[in-house]
Amino acid sequence: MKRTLSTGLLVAFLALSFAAQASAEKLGYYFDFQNKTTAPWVGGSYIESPAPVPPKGSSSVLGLQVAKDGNGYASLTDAGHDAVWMQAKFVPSANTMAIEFDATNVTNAGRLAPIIYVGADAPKTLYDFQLLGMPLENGPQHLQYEVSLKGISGAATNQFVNVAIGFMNLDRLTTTQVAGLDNIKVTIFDR
Ligand SMILES: [Ca+2]
Repeated sequence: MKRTLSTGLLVAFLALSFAAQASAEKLGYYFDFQNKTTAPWVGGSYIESPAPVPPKGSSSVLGLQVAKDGNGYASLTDAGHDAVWMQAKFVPSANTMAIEFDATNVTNAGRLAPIIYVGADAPKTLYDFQLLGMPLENGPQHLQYEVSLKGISGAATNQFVNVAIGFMNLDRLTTTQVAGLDNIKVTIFDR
């Protein structure tokens, strides 16, 4: 009788731990840019007024490139913007978000510094962002960022949370600077 009871308790405990695991299940999104698209990410940019020189080229700052070794990655081109970025929307299905990505200097991007934004609305200016990494002249970087979604208005009503990753043009250079972003991992989980 005693043995039966303890076995029953063990089964109940196992069921409980499985339930706890299920509720804490992570929801992950991974973007390696090997499938010839930057979707669902779209480009964004900001110019402080007055700009020293109007940015050259098109307003499309986001592109897709393939390196000689076949690696696809997202590229951001800054030719006089104060900030360029890529943004996407995610459903805030849990209370915490973690973001990881790789950032590299592709062409003349040594004075671009990685920035990040997570918020209910899409970012509008450079000042919505926070600086996350070193200028790219310091070499390739793997960057990580974690944020609670509890304090983000809009997240509670289960709208979308906007994530934006990009670069600040530290010296307001108007030369064409190209930076690469790859292996973006967005994980949403309960803490
Ligand atoms: Ca890739």
